[in-house]
Amino acid sequence: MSHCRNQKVPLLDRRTFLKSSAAAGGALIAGVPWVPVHAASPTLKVGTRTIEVNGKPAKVFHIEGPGGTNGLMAREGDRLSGALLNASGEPLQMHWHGQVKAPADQDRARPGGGALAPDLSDMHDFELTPGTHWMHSHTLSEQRLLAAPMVTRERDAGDVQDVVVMLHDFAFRSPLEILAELGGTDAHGGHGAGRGPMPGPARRASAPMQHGPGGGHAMHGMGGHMRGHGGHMMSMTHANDVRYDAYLANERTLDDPQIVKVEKGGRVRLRIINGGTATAFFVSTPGLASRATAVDGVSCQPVQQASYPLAQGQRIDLAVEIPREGGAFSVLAQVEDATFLTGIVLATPGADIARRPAMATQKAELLDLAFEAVLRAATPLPTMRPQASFVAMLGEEAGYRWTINGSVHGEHEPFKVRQGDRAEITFMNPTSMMHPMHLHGHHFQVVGVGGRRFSGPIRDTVIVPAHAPVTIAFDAAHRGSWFLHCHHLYHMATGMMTEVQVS
Ligand SMILES: [Cu+2]
Repeated sequence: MSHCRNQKVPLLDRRTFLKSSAAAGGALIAGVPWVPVHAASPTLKVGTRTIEVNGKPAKVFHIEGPGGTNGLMAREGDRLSGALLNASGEPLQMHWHGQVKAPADQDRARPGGGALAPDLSDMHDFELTPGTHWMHSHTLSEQRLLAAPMVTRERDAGDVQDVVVMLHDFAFRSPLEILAELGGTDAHGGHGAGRGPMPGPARRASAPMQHGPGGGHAMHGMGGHMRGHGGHMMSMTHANDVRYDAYLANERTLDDPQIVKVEKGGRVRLRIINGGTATAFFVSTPGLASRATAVDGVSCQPVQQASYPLAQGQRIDLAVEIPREGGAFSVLAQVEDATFLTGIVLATPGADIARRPAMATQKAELLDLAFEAVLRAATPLPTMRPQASFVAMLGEEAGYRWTINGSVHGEHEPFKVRQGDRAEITFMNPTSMMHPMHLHGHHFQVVGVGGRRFSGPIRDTVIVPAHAPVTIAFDAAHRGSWFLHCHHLYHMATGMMTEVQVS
């Protein structure tokens, strides 16, 4: 049976529908084939809801899982088996970020994958990939919080409390307004349906400088980030080119944070997901020692640091132990190259929870490769010579056009790999910004940073800072055409996407 077909699901009560479907046991219902669903199977519904941000109502998207959960919490061995209902009112192109066991034809975010029309469902059936992963739309609607955790607890996770923290950058303006401010044009007609790119007007040079929260990107280079480029040209390295109204952790600001109950002396596994579209963070647990035990849902050798970089699309698992005397402990995320903070609070029963300012006293650095360079995979790839090696030259053109090897998506030349081959891709970045590069359908190992080879972490999204080459290696295990793109939403929307074809 093929999956991911457009299927009309009546907008009845979802449970009644599932029950009747399950009872039918794979028979035809209303003339359409149905993948059997058992009672415990997760099924997802994308809708909208209103949250409050800075005291004002904001209509955002929401992905409801079984039993009303935000997204999906599963156990190793579980499958996503059932319907994804698009009740969002807009075309939907969902991406299962980090789900390397999802076949190519079950991910709408693929070349020619199209969009799921409103009120229709896609049928899915694939084994969930253990670890901290997530789902999000692959179009501008991601900015309106069309994203949710997709966490599958590992069999060996042990006796720990899982606490999922999803970060977002939030604006009351629409993503199209933001794109226009940046001077860019959506290359994908709003929903990534595969239309060709359109050149954007070269408005960037004349755009007014932004001075709100996160704005003023031209100023960000003033902190000593000027670096030599090409021996003669100097380019200003900057971050935060979008001005946001708030930074959210589990949909709340630090003025009114989520309080998660924990036990005195308890062990907690923080599963932190950067669902921000144009913002990278540093995460930290002040007052609590933490160890990074997984990146992008894949185990690494534990590393203890005071703070950890987390780019758009990336995840980090931090192990912490709550002191026996208890207390309240913040889990913070600070915007790179800025003072904005967001986060949640872990608190034992009866603990005093002090208010924390939503601004740090000092600006964070820009993300760099220092953390990457000390990370080691728990289970690295076997060493072997690659059958295919590619260079992905990241580029920046007037009019907010972001390119790979000189092309925007739609004009791109795919990287072609045979199934089973080891492939390597070296990212070169002469642009003014860091790019978190994400490959669909595969985990990869980071094997080179700053021109130095090493056996680094296994992950699915890697930061490529300005003027620092990064090399990844992966075994092309899964047949199909897989997007390879920058996880800065507005870079992707304006062209920074290509594909890896595995045949
Ligand atoms: Cu980018």
